[in-house]
Amino acid sequence: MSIDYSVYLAKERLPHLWCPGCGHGIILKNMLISMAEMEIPREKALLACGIGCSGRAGDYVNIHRFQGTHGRTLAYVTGIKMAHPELKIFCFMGDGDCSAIGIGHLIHAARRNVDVTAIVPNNLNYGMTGGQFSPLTPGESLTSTSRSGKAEPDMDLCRLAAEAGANYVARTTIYHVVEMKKRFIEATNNKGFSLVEVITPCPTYYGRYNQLGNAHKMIEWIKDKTVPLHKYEEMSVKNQEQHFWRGKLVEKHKPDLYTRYWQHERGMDHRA
Ligand SMILES: Cc1ncc(C[n+]2csc(CCOP(=O)(O)OP(=O)(O)O)c2C)c(N)n1
Ligand code: SF4
Repeated sequence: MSIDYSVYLAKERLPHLWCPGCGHGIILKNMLISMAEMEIPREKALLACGIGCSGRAGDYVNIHRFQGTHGRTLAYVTGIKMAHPELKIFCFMGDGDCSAIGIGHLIHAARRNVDVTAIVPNNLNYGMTGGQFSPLTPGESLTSTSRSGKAEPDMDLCRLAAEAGANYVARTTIYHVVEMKKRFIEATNNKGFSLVEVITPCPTYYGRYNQLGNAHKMIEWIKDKTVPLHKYEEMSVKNQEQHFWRGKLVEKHKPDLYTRYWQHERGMDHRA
C-alpha cells in the first residue's frame, strides 16, 4: 500500500459518535484502506452519505463528502457523476435508507448502471431512530416496531440490485474483514453500478432487543448465521430463512450510464 489510509481520515473530528461495538467505523475504515490500496487521490474521491447512524461516516473523512436527504443519495450522485466522471464515488447508505425510502433510487441507479460504489452497512434495523425494523430486518426479529416478532418477511437487496441491472453485487459481513476490503476494491474497479452489502452489528438496538449479547457475541452470531452463496443455494427454503448468504452475486461489464450517454445518445466519445 503506497498511500496511508489515514490521509483520507479527518482525525480532528474524532472521536466518532457511534456506540461502542457499532460496526459502521470498521466498514468506513475498510473503505478507506481499499481506497489507499487503489491509490485514489484525495481530491478525486467523494463519499455521499444518507441519513442515519451510517450517514455520519462522512463526518470523519477528509475527501469530498456530503450528506443528502434520507434515501436520496443515489439521485444526487447520478447527477454528480455525469458532471464529474473523473470522481470515484462511494455511497454509504443504511439498510433503512436504501431499502425503504430510497428503494426507487437504488433500482434506477442500478438500471442506469451509474458508475458508483454503493456500500450498504446492513445493521438489520433503523439505528438512529431507535431500532425500528427495515425491509432488510429478518422476519420474526424483535424490534421497537415488532415487539412480538416481525410479521413481514425480509427482502434480498442484493438480488434486487442484480435484477435491476447492477454490474457488480456482493455481500459480506463485518466478521470477514479481509473479504470486505477485497469486495470494495473489486466493486470500485468495476465501472458501473456496484453494490456491496455488509452485515454488521447494532448492539444498542437489534442486539439488545433480540438478546444477542454484547458486540463481540453479535459478531459471532453474524459469523454463524452466514454461509457461502453456493452452500446457501443448496439449503432448503426453511434453512435459508435462518441464514444470510455471502459472496459475489454478479460481476459483469456493461457500459455505465456516462459512457452510454455520450456514445449512444449524443454520438460523441465519452470523456471519462
Ligand atoms: C425524509 C425523512 N424521513 C425520515 C427520517 C427519519 N430517519 C432518520 S434516520 C432514519 C433511519 C436510519 O436507519 P438506517 O438507514 O438503517 O441507518 P442506521 O441509522 O441504522 O445506520 C430515519 C427513518 C428522515 N431523517 N428523513
Ligand atoms: S444505534 Fe446502532 S447503528 Fe447507531 S451508532 Fe449505535 S450501534 Fe451503531
